[in-house]
This record gives sequence, structure tokens and C-alpha cells, in this order.
Amino acid sequence: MEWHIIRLTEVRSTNEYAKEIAEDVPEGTVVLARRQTFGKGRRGRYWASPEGGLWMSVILKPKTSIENVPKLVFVGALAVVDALSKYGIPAEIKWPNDVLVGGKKIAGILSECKPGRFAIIGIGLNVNNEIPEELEGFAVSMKSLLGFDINLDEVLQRVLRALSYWYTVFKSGRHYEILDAVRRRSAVLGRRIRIFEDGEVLLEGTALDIDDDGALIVETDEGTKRVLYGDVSIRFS
Ligand code: BT5
Repeated sequence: MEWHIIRLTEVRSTNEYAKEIAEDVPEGTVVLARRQTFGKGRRGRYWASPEGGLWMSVILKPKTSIENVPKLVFVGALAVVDALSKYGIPAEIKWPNDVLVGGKKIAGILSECKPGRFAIIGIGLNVNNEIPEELEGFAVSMKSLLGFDINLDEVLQRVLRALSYWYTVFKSGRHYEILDAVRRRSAVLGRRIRIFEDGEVLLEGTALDIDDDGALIVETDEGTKRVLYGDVSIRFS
């Protein structure tokens, strides 16, 4: 995969910027910013993006049916986990879009798409940046784990290399390989969890599996439930 990198000093959100240019640029265009002033998570949540972190959005134009597009979140998460492993950092995927190290969030993925036109994988990875006070105890950076500054460009190249690999798997239709990898690296399977939607508990139970569509299977007191990724978030009970 050939990547074309657009480097910005400051932007509101690389995902917003990527959406604006997506129709006019080739697949593989990457928007990278040193800092974001309105980095976003899902559902208008914020994403702290001070200098020193890896804030990027990748523009893709997959020729696949719409129901597969949500799996691109996993492609992004797997790329981050693989890149971290090159630094000896063991990371796990908290379904559907978080990457955790030792239970703390080191990265988040935000995928957005215009069906039939383009898809964007937004990746926020804490590298050398400070973690805001309000996230202390919940978030972690590569620097805080390793104890030294990491070359941001090298992290970018490692994420892109892993992304090339997983996106090739995606495009060739081997989605089961992606799901298998997510299961193996999962932070949730076998654990008791509560699933929230709009701040309300949707259900509580034990995470049993991630099925072939990428949905989470949860065993609850009322039976087995299937949760499609959307805007739910998980807390460990
Ligand atoms: C996400 O949302 O985890 C997706 C984050 C995607 C960020 C990237 S950066 C490049 C691209 N451009 C953008 O504008 N966004 C993408 P969600 O699952 O909704 O999690 C959001 C929650 O994570 C917040 O409510 C905070 O609790 C927490 N959070 C915010 N900033 C964080 C940080 N830097 N590190 C760890 N956790 C953070």
C-alpha cells in the first residue's frame, strides 16, 4: 500500500479534515497533525490531543459491501496493537474500538464512512504527549510505559506498515482472520462487563465471544445477547 502523508501543525480534527478532502484524494492519503484543537471520540466525546501524540486519519476506498465497513475499526486497532508489540508493549483490544495496556487506554479508533465513497480510520495513540489530569488512572502513553521519548515518525511508519497488512487481509475478504486476531488480543472475552448506551446500562453479563460479524456475544441472566458495535461502551464489573 502506498501512503501519501499530509502533515499539519494544527487542525480541529484530522477526521474532519480527512472527510472534507476524501473525495478528491487517492486511497491511502493520511492526514497527520501535531495537535488537534477538537479531537473527537465517538458521539461527540472529546479526544485529548496535545503535542507529542500520534493523531492521524487514513482515507480508504474499499470496494466492499457496507456491512463489512465497521470491521475497519478492528483493522485500525490491530495495526496499533502490532505496532506497540514492536516496542515490547503488550496491548489488548477492548471491543469495539479501544486499545488498552494494563487496563489503561493508550489508543482509540474512530472510523467514519460515506458508503460507496470512502471510509476513514482515525487513530489516536498516546506516544510522548502528556495525559490530561482528568484521565489519570484511565489513560497511559508509550513514554510513560517505556520511560523515554519515542520517535514519532517511527511509530507512524510502524502503524502504517501494520495497517497495510491488515487492510490487505480485509480487502481480500479474509474477515475471519481479522476477527480471529481481535479475539486473540481481546481484553473483554471471559470477563464480566456492563454495556452502556447513552449513559444507561444496556445489559450486564459475561463476554463470551465476538461473532463473525464482529458483534459481541454476552451471556446475561436473561439469556445470550448479541451486541452490534455502534455507540456502546463497556465497563468491567
Ligand atoms: C475513541 O472514542 O476512543 C476514539 C478516539 C479517536 C481519536 C482519533 S485522533 C485522530 C482522529 N481525529 C479525531 O478527531 N479523532 C481521531 P471513545 O470510545 O468515544 O472514547 C472517548 C473517551 O476516551 C473520552 O470520553 C475520554 O474518557 C477518553 N480519552 C480522551 N482523550 C484520551 C486520550 N488522549 N487517551 C486516552 N483516553 C482518552
